[in-house]
Amino acid sequence: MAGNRTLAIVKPDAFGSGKAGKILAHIEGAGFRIIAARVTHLSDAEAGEFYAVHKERPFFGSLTKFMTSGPCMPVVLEKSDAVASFRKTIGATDPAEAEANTIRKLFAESKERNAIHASDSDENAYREARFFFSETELIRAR
Ligand code: FUP
Repeated sequence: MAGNRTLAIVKPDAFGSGKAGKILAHIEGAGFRIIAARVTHLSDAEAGEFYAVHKERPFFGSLTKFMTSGPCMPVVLEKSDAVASFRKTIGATDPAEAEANTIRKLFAESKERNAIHASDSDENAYREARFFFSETELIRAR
């Protein structure tokens, strides 16, 4: 059965240019409930750990540099079938290929500076939520 939580990050491009409020409004408008949120500024080590799956990719260095370039906003979202539903809400990785009215089409600058992260599986949603929030915070989040 599909889970009901996913982890999103309003990335430094969007947060730094004052788009966080509009993006969160779009997320709520799409039927998600924000059940945990914080503002943080990732260190090199944290960005490297979060994107460890991409370590061997040519864009890894540039991606971690971007993700550490300013504050970002991780949020835990709740909705039925959250992971798949939120992937639809954000659109394709490259905003040029994203469908109309998706977060990346509306707010992203480029394939790398693409405004928002979303978990790609229930397993990663839990792992990524625990990356930013304690077990207690996630249990209490309602
Ligand atoms: P997504 O799940 O849509 O965020 O995309 P991926 O997991 O494939 O990639 C993670 C992040 O790496 C993207 F959000 C942006 C960055 N990336 C690049 O900068 N260049 C690429 O060619 C692919 C991904």
